[in-house]
Amino acid sequence: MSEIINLQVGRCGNNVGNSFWENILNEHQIDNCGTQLENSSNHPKERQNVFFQEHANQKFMPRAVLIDFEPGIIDSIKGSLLGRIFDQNCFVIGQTSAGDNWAKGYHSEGPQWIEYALDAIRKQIEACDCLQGFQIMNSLGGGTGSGFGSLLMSRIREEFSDCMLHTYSVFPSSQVSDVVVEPYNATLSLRHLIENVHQVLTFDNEALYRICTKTSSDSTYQKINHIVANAIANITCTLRFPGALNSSMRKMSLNLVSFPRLHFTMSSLSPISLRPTTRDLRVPELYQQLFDAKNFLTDADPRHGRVLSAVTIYRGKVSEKEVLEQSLNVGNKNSSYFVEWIPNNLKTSLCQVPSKDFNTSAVSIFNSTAIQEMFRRLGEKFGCLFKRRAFLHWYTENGLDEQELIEAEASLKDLISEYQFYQDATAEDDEQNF
Ligand SMILES: Nc1nc2c(ncn2[C@@H]2O[C@H](COP(=O)(O)OP(=O)(O)OP(=O)(O)O)[C@@H](O)[C@H]2O)c(=O)[nH]1
Ligand SMILES: [Mg+2]
Repeated sequence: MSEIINLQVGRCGNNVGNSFWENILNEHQIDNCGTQLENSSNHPKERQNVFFQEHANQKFMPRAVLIDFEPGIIDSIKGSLLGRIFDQNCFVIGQTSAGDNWAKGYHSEGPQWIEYALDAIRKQIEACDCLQGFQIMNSLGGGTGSGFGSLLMSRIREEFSDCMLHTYSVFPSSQVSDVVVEPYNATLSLRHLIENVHQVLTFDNEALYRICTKTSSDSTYQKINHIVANAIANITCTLRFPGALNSSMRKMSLNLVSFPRLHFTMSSLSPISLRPTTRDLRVPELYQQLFDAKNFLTDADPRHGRVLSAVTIYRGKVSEKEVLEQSLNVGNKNSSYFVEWIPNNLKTSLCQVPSKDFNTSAVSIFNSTAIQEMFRRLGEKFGCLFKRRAFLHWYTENGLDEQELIEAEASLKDLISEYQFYQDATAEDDEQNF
């Protein structure tokens, strides 16, 4: 059995993590106390141990570590219906937040917490047979998820270098948050995400805000997280239920990451609805929505870039014949969005277990050069602040050297150029250019 440990860091990471566990407990038919429901005898259980540890008393416990520098969110999770399901050793809780300051999370406060976090992780590892990797949930705009998250990533890569590391990371939007230094925090994090992580599954509050205000009158984090958690449940379903494609973190990244640094994927979801739909969508409708820019959870228009590789996962009571037809048909109207120099770069899979809210649903994970649009926007905002060294003293007072910001900006610019390079590449290009 190859287990995965979920590390949720900071407020956003814990909120998203909480919704994720609610979703997958329901999908695995386990109640809030960790008991497998009696009517689940036909439910596939072969891979249940990937995300859940089974105890002698037949109770299932999430493989998770919950970390935050301030107690509010984790205390509310502990006090909720879900609170009892977690191992009591899996909480790492401080008393003051990192105050939206990456440097506090990474430099001044983080080091005193890192050993506690690694101890909690080691305890989770003791309960694994053969750990395949970690997935981190965090936001990039604050101080803990982004700063401490970055520190955690580099320590995990050092100590557990054989393991896979994925993150589910929420990019900031000024529509949703009014913290002015978010471009610093996100750019500083990005450098660590480039260097230490195998795959970053991006979510963008800008796109999520737009989706929520379209589908309902407001866009609370609860609603945004509902959509994010649906997407993560769909993305991870191939890791949790039987099937051939993407059956491990390594296989998922092998299909999606064609160049080591270009490992930032974006996802589209169908249906996107905050309530269960009245009508089940069929494969052609699901497929059409997955390629619609409105259904992307990252604010980048897929039509402006080219897809290096992609994976589509259909779920639930969809027709296998239609899935097969659809996968044979891909070379049709969307083919111009795919680079022609990677053959068969759209993989399709079917998971028969439906998602929590829908009888039929689908997710696509794209490694598309269009993601540079989000990075360009971040770079512009970062540049505005950094040109005048605005707010810099808050960071240098907390142990950050200005050079780190210079290097982080250079790293972001390099990433954008690399995406542009592969966007412009054609099958006929001289090999020496690569
Ligand atoms: N999608 C989503 N975004 C969130 C949520 N909570 C906060 N954010 C976003 O995350 C960023 C702020 O990060 P937080 O996660 O609150 O910060 P933190 O990691 O707890 O760090 P500090 O509080 O600064 O110590 C902003 O961009 C917010 O808009 C959430 O529940 N869902
Ligand atoms: Mg916080």
